[in-house]
Amino acid sequence: MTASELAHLAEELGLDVVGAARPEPYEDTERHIRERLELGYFADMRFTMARPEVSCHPETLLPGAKTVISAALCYYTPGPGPEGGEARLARYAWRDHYAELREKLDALGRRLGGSYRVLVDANHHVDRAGAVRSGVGFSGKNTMLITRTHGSWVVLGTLVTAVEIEPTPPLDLNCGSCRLCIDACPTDAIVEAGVIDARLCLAYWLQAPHPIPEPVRADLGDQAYGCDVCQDVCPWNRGVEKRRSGAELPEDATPTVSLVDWLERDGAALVAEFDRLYVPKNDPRWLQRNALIALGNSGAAGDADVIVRYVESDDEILSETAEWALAQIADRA
Ligand code: B12
Ligand code: SF4
Ligand code: SF4
Repeated sequence: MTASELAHLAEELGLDVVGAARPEPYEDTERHIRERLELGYFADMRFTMARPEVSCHPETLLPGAKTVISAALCYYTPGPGPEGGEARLARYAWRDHYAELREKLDALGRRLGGSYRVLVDANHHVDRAGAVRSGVGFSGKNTMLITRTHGSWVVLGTLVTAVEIEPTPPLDLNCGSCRLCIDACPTDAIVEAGVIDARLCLAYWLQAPHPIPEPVRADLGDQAYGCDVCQDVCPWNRGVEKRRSGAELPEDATPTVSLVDWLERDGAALVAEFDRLYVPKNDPRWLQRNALIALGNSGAAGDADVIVRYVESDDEILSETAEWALAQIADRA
């Protein structure tokens, strides 16, 4: 199959950018992962770092693999910011874009025929490495995969197939002298161009199964999950923001959440409703911890009642975070 036939098929299925590469090891990425594991930059995350000998070796993912297809799906739509008592979610978490991408890649696999395997945000494959190799985008200083047409507002997925497809070359693009994301990151987590220390990254802390260190809490502001700061400032995202400025917010999208609701709701129901968010062991405590911090940063005296209930919690992390939140609200009052 030629590259243009693949592009045509992908367009029919609603994929925004697509590319193809041979299933060969991502040697640089494997080296980067091993170096950063040594330096502690991945904190205690497992994901693709647990077994780089698999996640950087697409040739092991399917017997008879001939091609690794990478695809990007743009998720940018305008949406309102939080009002009183609310917090924001990162844009990729407004809806389950991974599920949508998985379905589209599955449909692509069926249309191509032969055996195939779909991987989206899976521990077995470093999605950005495949996307860089097949020219879906280039690697930015904020480590995001940046596409030419949709900036970095894309989720990425991978289809390993036994069908042979003409490879598409990597893009000859880079950030040039820009360093807006490095300067804008609230916690200086981009420790050098193209390198993140997750121990400083807000997106990491909001999904980590630990108490969030006090100095990080103020930087979280009214963010309940994920962080978009290093993408909000990126000039490569301006075009897509303009083009989609009039787009409708999908009905099932939740750009903001009610913090009181997160704190009052039954924990199991909360993680079930937000199952698109990665929450270690599906333990609602981590979402409740995030809500307490956001309320501490943005709430008013009237929010104290719901927080007091957590001060009395048997869970040490929640009760300490709740005390901290009450102190923040009292200080502001
Ligand atoms: C672990 C993980 C995280 C961790 C660590 C992120 C990281 N930078 O590695 C945390 C929790 C912090 C995280 C956060 C986010 N994530 Co995440 N995450 C992953 C996951 C599961 C694995 C990533 C991985 O393997 N990293 C390994 C390291 C080695 O990769 P890297 O940092 O990209 O390293 C490259 C650069 O350093 C580059 N490089 C090296 N030297 C230099 C020098 C220069 C000058 C440059 C420019 C580059 C460069 O080479 C390295 C690769 O060889 C993937 C899903 C998957 N299965 O792939 C999603 C994924 C990367 N995440 C994604 C998203 C959407 C996010 C968030 C935007 C979510 C949010 N809004 O909060 C943030 C963005 C933070 C950021 N700026 O990266 C998307 C990214 C889409 C895209 N356009 O790139 C992915 C691909 C999920 C998906 N399938 O769509 N994530
Ligand atoms: S996601 Fe937020 S905290 Fe993490 S590197 Fe980007 S701006 Fe910094
Ligand atoms: S903000 Fe500038 S340096 Fe950062 S990723 Fe975008 S273009 Fe590259």
